Amino acid sequence: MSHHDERTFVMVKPDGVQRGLVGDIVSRFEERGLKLVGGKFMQIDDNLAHDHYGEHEDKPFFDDLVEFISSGPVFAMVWAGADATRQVRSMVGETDPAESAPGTIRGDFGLDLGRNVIHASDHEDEGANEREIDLFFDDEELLDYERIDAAWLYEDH
Ligand code: IDP
Ligand code: MG
Repeated sequence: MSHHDERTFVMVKPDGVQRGLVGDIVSRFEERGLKLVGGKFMQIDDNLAHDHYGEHEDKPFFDDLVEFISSGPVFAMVWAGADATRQVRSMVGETDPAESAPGTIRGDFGLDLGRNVIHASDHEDEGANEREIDLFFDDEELLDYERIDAAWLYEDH
């Protein structure tokens, strides 16, 4: 696997789906040059919600978070590209939309910490991207192909 194929897990949360932001969010990653390798429109059940947010189980907001993430459809995705995990996080913004710069997804579309539109794997948590991909996708749901513009996206292609 080349360094152009680092994979990261991204999910439009129920508020982003309800507010009609799926298309805009997908566009941003496409235009950046990242490659969509998996996508699933789904509703998260209680078990998956607990597994996905397990690292936060001791936090006071955990119950609300689990309830919210399973409260309506989400759009789960896997995006691939050079340095994908860190680049996606920079496009997402800070955890709190109120602290997120304009131009980031949370900075453009959100105001409230508990309604921050999107999830993305933490680039500071080694292996979080692959762990989260495994939680949401089977191997055969992740497609292996090249973007036709790859040679224009990477100098060393
Ligand atoms: P992240 O989504 O930017 O990685 P995390 O710290 O991993 O942020 O927290 C997971 C999610 O939990 C956040 O996206 C947000 O929805 C929620 N959250 C985090 N901190 C708080 C808080 O202090 N109050 C309420 N919800 C929070
Ligand atoms: Mg996180």
